[in-house]
Amino acid sequence: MKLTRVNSLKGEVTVPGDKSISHRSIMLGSLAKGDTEVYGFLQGADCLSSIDCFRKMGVEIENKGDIVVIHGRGLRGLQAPTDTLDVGNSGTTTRLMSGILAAQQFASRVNGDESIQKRPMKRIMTPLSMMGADIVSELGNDCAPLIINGKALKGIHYDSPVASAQVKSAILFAGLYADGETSVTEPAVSRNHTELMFEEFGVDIRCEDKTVTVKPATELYAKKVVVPGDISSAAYFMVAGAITPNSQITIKNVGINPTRDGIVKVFEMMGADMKVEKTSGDVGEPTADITVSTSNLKGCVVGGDIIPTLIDEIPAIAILACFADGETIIKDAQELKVKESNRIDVMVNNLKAMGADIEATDDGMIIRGGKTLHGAVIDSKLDHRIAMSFAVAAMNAEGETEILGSECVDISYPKFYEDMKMLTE
Ligand code: SPQ
Repeated sequence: MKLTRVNSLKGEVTVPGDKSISHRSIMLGSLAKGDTEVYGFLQGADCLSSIDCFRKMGVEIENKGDIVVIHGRGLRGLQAPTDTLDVGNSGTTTRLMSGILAAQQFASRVNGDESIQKRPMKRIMTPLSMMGADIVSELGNDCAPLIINGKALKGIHYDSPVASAQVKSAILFAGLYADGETSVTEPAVSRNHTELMFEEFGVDIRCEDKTVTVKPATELYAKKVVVPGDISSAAYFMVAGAITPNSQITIKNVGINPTRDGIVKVFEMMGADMKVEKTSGDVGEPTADITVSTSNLKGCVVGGDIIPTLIDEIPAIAILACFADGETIIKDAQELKVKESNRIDVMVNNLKAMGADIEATDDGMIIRGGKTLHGAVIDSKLDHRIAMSFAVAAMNAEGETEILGSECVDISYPKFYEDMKMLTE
């Protein structure tokens, strides 16, 4: 994909459904009694991998486009898969599903693409093993392929060394099947979609400060799920609206759950011209229309407990920082190194190639804004968030930018380029 500067971006866009919530709807819908209807399901490759895995365990899932109907098999109704469960590129499918598989009365093998085979799985293998799970890395490198022999599990308390919703959720899913209460304490609160959806499906769960406790379940009950727009996808339009001259973009119906809205706070800190108008989302998953106009931005420090609430938006925030006056420091974000790519190195190397003043640190990056960006060849490393971030940078750079592997946006936003193009004047 080759991109050049645009003069202005104007209009409204509705981004696809939230990826995290879409995955969880498939998992809880599969384990529930009755039919779960999901509206606004994200038809991205990652969420389709979740559908595929649960179909392989005997769950009938009708994918009618915007509506997905899951004919739940009940908490103990999954069937042994006859084949490897292929998670594709999806870390969320791998880790959350492993928590479920650990407690089944059958064995399974979980594998995915090259990127998945490099992502750390010890972070879930350790707590699940403490619960009595039999989960091993086939190649002995603590990565997928994983072999999971279902076992009877016991409830534990786990002090997680990392603020990760995937670690927390894997333990909570396993906790549904344990012989007693299971609790997880995180160093900072990560996204809480699992907790909110557990409650909706009738699970006995409580959250106090940084600790979540779940009681074993006997049955889960199907629920209608309405998925809000993904704030991680909205981020690219927010950044594009702020840095492109003569622009104003409204992103409709964006999920602004407080465990996900860190980017809104960063926009405020940087002095962006932004309006957030609450709409009528669920109590737990509130929504808003977000309007961002061309802004005079100033650098800021992004670190501490806000990081888990914007972890996936950091590549987009790095682009924003290139267009701000002064220095932006992103710290406490070492988790970026173990995403679909090493997002610290990949952002820094590619932004340097475009002429940005940026340096990598151990736990983030320092960006001195104000340098004019120029076109370059960008290697996305097949990481959807890198490709979308550099598309936004390319539209504000001199000359032509080529994004290698640009089609990887299919993971979370198949129509990204079309939607962006619609806004160009
Ligand atoms: O699913 P995957 O591949 O891990 O996707 C990413 C993304 O950028 O889309 C991370 F690379 O999002 C994660 C996110 O970083 C989705 C997620 C979830 O749905 O629970 C939680 C975050 O990961 P973690 O490791 O912090 O729990």
